[in-house]
Amino acid sequence: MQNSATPTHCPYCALQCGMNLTPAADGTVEVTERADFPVNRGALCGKGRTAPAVLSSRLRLTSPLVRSGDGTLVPASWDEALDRVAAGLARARTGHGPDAVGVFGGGGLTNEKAYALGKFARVVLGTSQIDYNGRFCMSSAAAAGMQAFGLDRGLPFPLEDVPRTGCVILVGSNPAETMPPALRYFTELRANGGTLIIVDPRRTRTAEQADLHLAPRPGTDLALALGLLHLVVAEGRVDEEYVRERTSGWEEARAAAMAHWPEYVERITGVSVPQLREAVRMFCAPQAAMVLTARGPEQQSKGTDTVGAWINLCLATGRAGRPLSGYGCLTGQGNGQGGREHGQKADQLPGYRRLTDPAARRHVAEVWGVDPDSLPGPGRSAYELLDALGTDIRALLLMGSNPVVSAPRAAHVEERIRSLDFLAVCDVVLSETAALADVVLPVTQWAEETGTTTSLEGRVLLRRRAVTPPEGVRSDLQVLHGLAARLGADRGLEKGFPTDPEAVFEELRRASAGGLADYSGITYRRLAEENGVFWPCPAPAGADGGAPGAAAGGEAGAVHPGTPRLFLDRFATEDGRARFAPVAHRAAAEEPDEEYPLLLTTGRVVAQYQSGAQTRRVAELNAAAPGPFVELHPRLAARLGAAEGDPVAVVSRRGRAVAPARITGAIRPDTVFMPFHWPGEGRANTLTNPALDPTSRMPEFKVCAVRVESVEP
Ligand SMILES: Nc1nc2c(c(=O)[nH]1)N[C@H]1C(S)=C(S)[C@@H](COP(=O)(O)OP(=O)(O)OC[C@H]3O[C@@H](n4cnc5c(=O)[nH]c(N)nc54)[C@H](O)[C@@H]3O)O[C@H]1N2
Ligand SMILES: Nc1nc2c(c(=O)[nH]1)N[C@H]1C(S)=C(S)[C@@H](COP(=O)(O)OP(=O)(O)OC[C@H]3O[C@@H](n4cnc5c(=O)[nH]c(N)nc54)[C@H](O)[C@@H]3O)O[C@H]1N2
Ligand code: SF4
Ligand SMILES: [Mo]
Repeated sequence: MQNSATPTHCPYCALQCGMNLTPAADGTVEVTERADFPVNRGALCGKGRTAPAVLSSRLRLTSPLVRSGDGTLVPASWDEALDRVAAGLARARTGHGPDAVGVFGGGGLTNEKAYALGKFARVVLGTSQIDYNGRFCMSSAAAAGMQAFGLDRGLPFPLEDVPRTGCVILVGSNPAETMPPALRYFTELRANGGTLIIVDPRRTRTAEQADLHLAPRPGTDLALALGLLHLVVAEGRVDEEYVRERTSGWEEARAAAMAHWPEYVERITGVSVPQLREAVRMFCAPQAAMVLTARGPEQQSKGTDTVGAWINLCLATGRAGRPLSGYGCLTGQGNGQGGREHGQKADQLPGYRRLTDPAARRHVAEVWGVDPDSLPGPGRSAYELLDALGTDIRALLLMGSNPVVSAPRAAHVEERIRSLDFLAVCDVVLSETAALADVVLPVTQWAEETGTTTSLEGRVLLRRRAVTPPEGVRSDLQVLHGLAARLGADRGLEKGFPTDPEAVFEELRRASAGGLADYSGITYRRLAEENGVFWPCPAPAGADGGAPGAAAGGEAGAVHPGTPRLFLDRFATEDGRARFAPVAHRAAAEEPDEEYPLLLTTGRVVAQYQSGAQTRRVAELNAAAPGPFVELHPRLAARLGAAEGDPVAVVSRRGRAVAPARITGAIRPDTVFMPFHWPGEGRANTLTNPALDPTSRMPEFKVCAVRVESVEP
């Protein structure tokens, strides 16, 4: 491969920072600043800067592994490994029916991989049992966005709008740790005279930057948002004209909010009435304002209603679908947005189509060259799928996730995974989940292959191949092709699984044409030339890949510019109006009691990424964040007699985890916090509650009842 710099994007989070990569003669890869990508303007966090370390073959799987007679994983040829996977999946299917085969994907996979995986499940395996880790991520915001606006795109505007608005309420988001280069959008907002309100039970490094920090009890954001809406009404701050012209359902939402008196909300949330009033004043004072949510309010068993309540606040005050105003969700994984649009979600087909919609089934079946009736219906959500392993689901193909560390009630999930008849894992490293597999397939990753991702802004990006992969690995697309050849050659199915990412993207364009997430006007060439294109971007009418009448907004044949800003004229609902959500406060699935008197919440630290499968292998990151910890308030620590660094045990109804105490006044005395990046004794997810949101099926990662005990060091 050439020795010049290749412009590409980071493998990790949804900011998808631009970077240049240059392979050096000694086999290492140098990261240099890529100033032409506007989102990060060259800035990278430590994870992005050190990402090439994980390209090194020393840390990598470079040969397929198969479970041998004595139970160990031993190297095998690609042919043998793929034969074994095909046989393992086929055996479950023959013995127990197509739904006995499960597929689990990831929001880090490129659009091409996510698309091919969804197609593989439905066309080759004929199973309905596919879902992915994005269900654990922003599914509640997605559900609420669909209900309110008729469309779910993380941010309906580019990040560059943030510093130009008047006020931002950032709810349960900690970009200082989770998207450091994005922090500047909020500091610039304040430098421009705008105000920043942070809602987080912890005084995080992000909260330290705020004009106002509200620290609610975990799991009470729904009540908080209702209390703010109550004050908006009581203080006469409703934008009546906007509500009349651009929304529906206000009367019911208003009545619900009026039942949430500020004093009542103060009792539930612990946020004082004067603070509530101050927040309303700050939010309503300027011309334009935004509410942005992340995992704090979303990863709750009422996350959909909670986000709905924050959207209600935007709608009542006329702050959605107007310049520099709106509600947005900060998606998480590198392709958290695109990963949910193209068919690895249990209920979706490419282009954000619904699997239950007959017209959608017809369209996609035609692109795939199959009978619409052959497509299975919706399957189980991620946790429910993992919970069914070893019972209804006998074999699993896993690509791009490490649920042994990252799934809720992880000890149970691990036990379910161990009870499978057959597990195949595609990964770049031997993750904790891959270590349990019958066959491990070593795959290429970001800088070794070309593909597209869709960032938190809805900007579709081209991630270019910059280095040669190590000997012995194949791409996920090659794996799917090889399995299709083994399981569907009699039906000629392998032809539907090209290994060239651009060929997959060309098909994805056609499959998405006319859908909500329409990519049909996007090509690799445009992505390279334009530094990304915001969807929807329909193809010109009559063009290859276009749907009839797809050139909405442009004259026939004109190239669609893409859509950086949504909803300015109308929302994507049938009548063009945004819908208020009729929501009321409800408690978390588990509230403290005598046995479990405290609340546990979980999240992230800057130097580790997710299950840590990749970042725990990078020396510099490990030195910065070597292991798990339990954040607790000095009063709680004193009661336990625990000093800084002493091991403490956190116990929930699901299990017990032990990690060193980190004592800080930055957390509420009734709450403890653990990051979830580590396996073993300090695994936070041993404790978490898999209670699901009824609509999004999101588990309640952000709140469960625990007690904390001191442990003999
Ligand atoms: N360093 C790093 N960066 C990452 C990732 C990573 O693993 N590591 N992962 C990426 C991914 S996939 C995601 S989804 C994003 C997540 O990005 P964020 O949502 O910013 O991350 P979290 O730390 O999960 O949660 C954010 C905050 O929610 C707060 N919180 C906890 N409970 C509640 C609650 O009940 N209400 C409210 N309002 N807040 C609460 C926590 O204290 C925490 O500070 O980060 C992305 N970036
Ligand atoms: N307690 C608690 N738990 C949580 C959360 C929380 O806030 N609290 N957050 C949840 C959220 S938001 C998320 S997104 C999940 C994430 O949790 P996971 O789904 O476990 O995410 P990762 O650790 O990123 O796992 C990705 C795996 O895919 C591998 N990989 C990387 N690139 C590729 C590729 O191109 N192909 C293949 N085949 N594999 C690849 C990596 O090596 C890694 O093993 O965790 C969830 N779990
Ligand atoms: S902020 Fe996210 S995309 Fe940017 S360098 Fe860090 S991990 Fe990569
Ligand atoms: Mo996520």
